[in-house]
Amino acid sequence: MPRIQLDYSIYLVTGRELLPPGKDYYESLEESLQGGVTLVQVREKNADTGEFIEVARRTKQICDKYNVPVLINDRIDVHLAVGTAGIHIGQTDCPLPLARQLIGPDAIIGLSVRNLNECKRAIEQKADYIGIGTVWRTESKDTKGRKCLGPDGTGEILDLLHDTGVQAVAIGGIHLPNLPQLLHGSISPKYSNSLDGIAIISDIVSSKNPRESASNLREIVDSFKRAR
Ligand code: TZP
Ligand code: MG
Repeated sequence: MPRIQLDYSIYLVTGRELLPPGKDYYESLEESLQGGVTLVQVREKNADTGEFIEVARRTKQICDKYNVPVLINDRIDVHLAVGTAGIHIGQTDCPLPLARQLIGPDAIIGLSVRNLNECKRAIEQKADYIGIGTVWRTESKDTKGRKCLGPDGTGEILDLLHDTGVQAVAIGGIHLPNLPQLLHGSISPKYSNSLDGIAIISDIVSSKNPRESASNLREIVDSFKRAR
């Protein structure tokens, strides 16, 4: 049974610790939705479970007003408690086949992949989408010692997705000035696959004007998609 199709164009990953001083998280979230965010992942690395559930619940209430689906980073229990569209997991989180058993056939599961082997496994395990990264260096995640993929490395991974139905976003260090280079430079060499969207933390969350940041990114992604 096909799962709901998500619009990955501007995929906001939350990061409350990166808000500008004095900016309220929920206000920033709502402004970013008004700017054109199409999907939200609640990512809480420091909250206890009760707080995570509360943040996810309020996030979902706000996103529901804009018909924007919500995914939960790592935590199947939080996803189940709040009734979100699905989860996003990393390579060291709950294995995807077990996550699928636990959350059922209808929920979305996204998986982070850093190289070709992880991508092959994500396809075998039937991820709904992959998050390809890290594309460029970023302060938002500790990626010490890890090679950044850049647009070329991202494109090599995209090649593997041909005819699989697995969607793809890129993540890591993506901002307005390097976005065109990423979108055009990552078109895969063999099959000409391209990204379905971009996952963003700091460009939106750390912005004093998240509406404008989201809308600027959205314009570029939309025009790239229209031309493909
Ligand atoms: N995974 C790989 S890079 C990253 C995550 C969660 C952080 C991306 O944040 P930013 O601020 O958009 O570079
Ligand atoms: Mg994780």
